[in-house]
Amino acid sequence: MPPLSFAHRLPTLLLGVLLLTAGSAAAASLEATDARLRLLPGDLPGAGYFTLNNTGDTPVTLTGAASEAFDKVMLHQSIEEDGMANMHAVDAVEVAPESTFTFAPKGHHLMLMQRSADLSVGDSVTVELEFQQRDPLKVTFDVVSPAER
Ligand SMILES: [Cu+2]
Repeated sequence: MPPLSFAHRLPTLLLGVLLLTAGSAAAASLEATDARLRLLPGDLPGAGYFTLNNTGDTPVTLTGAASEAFDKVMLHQSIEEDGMANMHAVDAVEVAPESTFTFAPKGHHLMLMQRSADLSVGDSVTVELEFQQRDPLKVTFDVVSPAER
């Protein structure tokens, strides 16, 4: 009896649709803009900059990043110590509800190390930003020259 079996499956189908809708609504509350990767020559690490916009009503915590073009990606923060520019690793960055956080030169950045793919200025690279509260966010970074901000 096909009609009856379809009726049985209907609640499951509806639930699936509802879950999909909730998932995409959550994804839309977080976006990364102005994403660029400053490429240095040779084996030197690249630096990734972007702005995270959290338009949701709960905080999101960035806990890491990964890219197929680099074996290792870390969260870093540049600091000045005794007049010397230095940097250190950061475990996590929290973005409060309805606010933005900017990764920029002389501040927070992604340190992209051990390049595993050929890259040149003008290319784009996909980086997955990883969060404590939600699925990773895939972001396309423009590869730019180190002379660019
Ligand atoms: Cu760094």
